[in-house]
Amino acid sequence: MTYEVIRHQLPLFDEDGRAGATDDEHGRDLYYLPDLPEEDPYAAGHRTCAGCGPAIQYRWVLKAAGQDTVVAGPTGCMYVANSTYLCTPYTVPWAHTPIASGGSFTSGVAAGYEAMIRKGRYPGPYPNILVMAGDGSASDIGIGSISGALYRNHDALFICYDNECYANTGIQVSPTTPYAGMTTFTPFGKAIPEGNKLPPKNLAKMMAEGHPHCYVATTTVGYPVDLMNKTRKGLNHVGAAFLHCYTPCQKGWVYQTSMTVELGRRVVESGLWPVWEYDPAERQYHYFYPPVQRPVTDYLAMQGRFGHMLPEHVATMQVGANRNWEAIGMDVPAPLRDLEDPGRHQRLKDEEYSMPLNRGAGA
Ligand SMILES: Cc1ncc(C[n+]2csc(CCOP(=O)(O)OP(=O)(O)O)c2C)c(N)n1
Ligand code: SF4
Ligand SMILES: [Mg+2]
Repeated sequence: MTYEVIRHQLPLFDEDGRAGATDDEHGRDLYYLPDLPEEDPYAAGHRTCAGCGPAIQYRWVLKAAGQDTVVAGPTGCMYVANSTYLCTPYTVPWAHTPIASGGSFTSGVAAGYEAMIRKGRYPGPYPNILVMAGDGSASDIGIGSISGALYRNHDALFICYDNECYANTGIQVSPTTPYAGMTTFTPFGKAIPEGNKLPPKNLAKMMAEGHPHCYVATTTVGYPVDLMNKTRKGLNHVGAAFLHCYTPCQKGWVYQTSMTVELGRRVVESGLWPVWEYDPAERQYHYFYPPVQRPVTDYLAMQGRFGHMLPEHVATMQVGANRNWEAIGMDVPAPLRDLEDPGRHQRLKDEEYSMPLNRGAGA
C-alpha cells in the first residue's frame, strides 16, 4: 500500500501592514516587523561574532520554517561557531555535513522522508527540509552536489548564506568575493593595488538559468520579511528551491557591528546586489526596485575591506553597479553615470559618503 505525502503550506507574512513604521530621510521604513512567530528554532547562546550576518539569516530562516523542520549545515562558520560536542543552538533536528556534501546530504534526507511516508513508516506530514551552506560551500567546493540536487528536483530548500569569503578558515577569497574586496588571499599591494581582481560569480543566476524548473531567489538580511517570505515560498514550492542571501561578516569585512542590516539595504540601493525572484511556472524574473539609488561609495566606504581602493577601482565598481541597474530595467540617474569616470573619485578613504543615521550607535 502507498500512503499520500501531505506537505505543509506556510502562509506568507504581510508586507503591507506596516504598523509603527518609522521612515528615514529616504522614506525607507526602518523598523517594520510584522507579527512574527515567537518560536526560535535557532536559539540564543551560540558563539558567532557580534553582528554576524549569517547568524541573523539563520534565525529568520528558521523562524519562518518553524518547528517541523530538518536542517543541515555544511562546514563553515555556521557549523563551527554554532556547535560544539553534544551542544547546538537548534531546537529542531540538525546535522553537519562535509563542506562539499550539503546538496547530496539534503537530497538523501528529502528522498528518505518521501519514501518513509509513502511506505507508511513515518506518519508525516513531510517536514520542511533545508540546508544553509556558506558561499565557499555553495558556490565553490560543494556547488556540484547542490546543482545535482536542484537538477533531480528533490523537495527541499537549498540556501547559500553569502558572506563573500571563506570566513571560518581566516577570511580567504571565495568565488563571491567582490572585485577589490581584500581577503587574506587577495591582499592589496604594489603589484595588485585593487586586491581581488575578479568580479563575483553570479551564483543565483547560474542556479536559475541552469535549473529552470526550480524556484530561485535572492535576498539580504536587510529585508527580514522578504527573507522570511522567500524561505516560505521556497519551502512551499514542491520540488527544489534555491535562495541566495547576502549576509555581512563583520570580522572579515571590518565594519561597525551595528551596521549589518544597514549594509543589507545599502548593497541593494547601490546596485551591487539585485534582489529578485525567479518563478519557474512563468519562467520569468521579478525584480525588486529599491526606492533609493546610491553611489557605490555609500556602501563601500563603510567597510575596511575596501579602504585601499583607488579612484579607478571605485569607478570600475560604479560601472558594474550601473550595468546591474540596466539589467533589472531601471534607469541610471545622470549623477551615477558620471561616477563611472575615475576623475570624479578620490581614494575611497578620502571620499565623502552618506552616513547612516545611527552610525556609531552600539559600536
Ligand atoms: C573539502 C574541504 N576543504 C576545506 C575545508 C576547510 N574549511 C572548513 S570551513 C571552511 C570555510 C568555508 O567557507 P564558507 O562555506 O564560505 O563558510 P563560512 O566559513 O564563510 O561561513 C573551509 C575552507 C574543509 N572543511 N573541507
Ligand atoms: S567570522 Fe563572520 S561569518 Fe564567522 S561568525 Fe564571525 S561574523 Fe559570522
Ligand atoms: Mg563564506
